[in-house]
Amino acid sequence: MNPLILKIGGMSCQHCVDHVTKALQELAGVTAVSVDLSSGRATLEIEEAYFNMDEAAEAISEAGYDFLGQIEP
Ligand SMILES: [Cu+2]
Repeated sequence: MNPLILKIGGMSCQHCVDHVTKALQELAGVTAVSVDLSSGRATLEIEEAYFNMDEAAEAISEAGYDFLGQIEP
């Protein structure tokens, strides 16, 4: 399965990365999360049957960051 790449705005330090990583890890269907501060991207491995993009967007904004959409690989 291809990884899912999300663009996230508002991250400025490693604490932000940890915060976003934790928020995404708690979502249904997410099996792995890798967040890159410099590019503002989160790379997720997901189980499509359980993953919901709206939930991911909501988790990101609830954590205090901006969901800027999915990046097509
Ligand atoms: Cu920060």
